[in-house]
Amino acid sequence: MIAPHSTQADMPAMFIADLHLCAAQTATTRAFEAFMAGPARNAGRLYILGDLFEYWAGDDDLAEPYHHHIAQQLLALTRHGTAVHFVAGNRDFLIGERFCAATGVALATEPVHIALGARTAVLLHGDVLCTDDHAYQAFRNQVRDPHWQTAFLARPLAERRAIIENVRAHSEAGKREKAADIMDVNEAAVIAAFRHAGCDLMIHGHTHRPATHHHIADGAACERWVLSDWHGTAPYLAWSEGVLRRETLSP
Ligand code: LP5
Ligand code: MN
Repeated sequence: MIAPHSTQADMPAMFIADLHLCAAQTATTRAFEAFMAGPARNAGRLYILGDLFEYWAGDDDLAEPYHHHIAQQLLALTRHGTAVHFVAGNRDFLIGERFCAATGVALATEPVHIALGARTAVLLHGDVLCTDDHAYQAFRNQVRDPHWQTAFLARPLAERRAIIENVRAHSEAGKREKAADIMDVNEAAVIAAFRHAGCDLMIHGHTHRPATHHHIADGAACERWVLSDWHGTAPYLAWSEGVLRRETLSP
């Protein structure tokens, strides 16, 4: 059982991102299962900050056995009593209401503001901060458009999967050509995000460059915690009793 807490703000929280779950990644899948059955049960709330899946072609893909298995793991966790919140990544922004109904997970639209004790944290996937990657931002604007998504989701699942495989090949080839620094966050975008959020703590993933950064935004000292991607272990960020710490579960 999860220990009772006087307020939601005091409830222990955990943060994960960039698991890139798929059937081929068996060690990462085992790490996810162990995390769901272990540490995640001790968090009152779990925030998944995008790219849970290698990619998500639409909620009709829930019937696929691997996706069904992952959904069952999430359902077991939410039934246990952990509140699970999902912020979309650039690979799984097509997760929708059917996925939520099947898992008990709540969809949250970034930027998400949460209370951690007396502090406020802003949560993002992180791709929106990579403003120097102009080709990616143009792609993002197109595929995040609701009309575009409605038209895309109207295509047969097999056709969507084939299109996504094509985009993935373009993306992987493009990343080999791009300078490493344009695939990291832009400092001015980070400062603007702090200003917009009105808080001094940010948590995000996407860049696969886990680190804790210190910024000055409008004269105020701010912290930015970048989550790790997963490769056969379960790295996560845990908050309880006023302290944020990095942990890794190695099954
Ligand atoms: O994910 P990551 O970290 O490896 O790379 C991202 C950016 N790439 C992407 C693409 C995704 O990885 C794969 C697609 C996910 C499926 C989404 C669901 C439905 C979408 C359907 C689309 C039609 O997000 C990468 C960034 C990198 O992060 C670092 O920030 O650089 O961005 C790109 O590589 C995008 C390219 O720069 C521009 C996109 C070109 C698309 C060309 C499509 C041509 C084929 C179309 C066929 C119909
Ligand atoms: Mn990402």
